[in-house]
Amino acid sequence: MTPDLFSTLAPQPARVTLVPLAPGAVLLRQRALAQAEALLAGVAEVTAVAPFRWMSTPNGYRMSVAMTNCGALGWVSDATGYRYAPLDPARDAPWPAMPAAFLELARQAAADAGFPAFEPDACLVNRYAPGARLSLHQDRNEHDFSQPIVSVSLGLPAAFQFGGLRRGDPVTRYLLEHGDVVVWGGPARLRYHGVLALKDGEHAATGACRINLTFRRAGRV
Ligand code: MD6
Ligand code: FE
Repeated sequence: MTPDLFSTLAPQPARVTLVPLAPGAVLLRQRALAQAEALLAGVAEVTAVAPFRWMSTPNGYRMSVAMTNCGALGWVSDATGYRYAPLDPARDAPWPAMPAAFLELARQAAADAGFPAFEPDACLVNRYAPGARLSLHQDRNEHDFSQPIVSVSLGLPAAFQFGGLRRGDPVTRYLLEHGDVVVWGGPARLRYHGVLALKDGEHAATGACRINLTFRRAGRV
């Protein structure tokens, strides 16, 4: 095999780069690339116990993103509102534990971003099929806004909208790709954000979907 052909076919090591988004928010490109297979194996374990489902919003719409959770608390939405719950309402049982690979990556990425004491108790697992989207929102159901959020993207790329502290503030778009991690906290913790409709495609790791893991400290520290 020629050296050129070899360098084309060999798996490339992750090239982690840090893109500042705002004070308190950073995009760590490819930060989870080396762990992607282990993370997807974790998603398979979690969803074998607590399958993806489409939750309803308080005003009666079915969300286009399929969701499940792992960890002590899970984010749920229904006719009564949004909240964190220790039991999966679909099974009336605790959410599956966070796989070790999830916890380790979340802690390390938070530390890389300047949040060294992050201990997540909730991991929301989102699955986007082509067309699925998440409208502009703030993450504000958590108990303590001094804790950051760590968000991991796997599979198909998605256009992420990152705005300001008011809904009408201008937004910047970032394409989040397989292995990218966004960490935000501090003064960025309550910034509006959303995901535009996923485009059609196929990804070697996930098929025709995008998986997003968002790690939070939802309960009391
Ligand atoms: C997603 N993420 O990327 C949706 N929230 O699929 C979020 O809503 C999110 O990425 C808070 C912090 C980071 C995020
Ligand atoms: Fe969010």
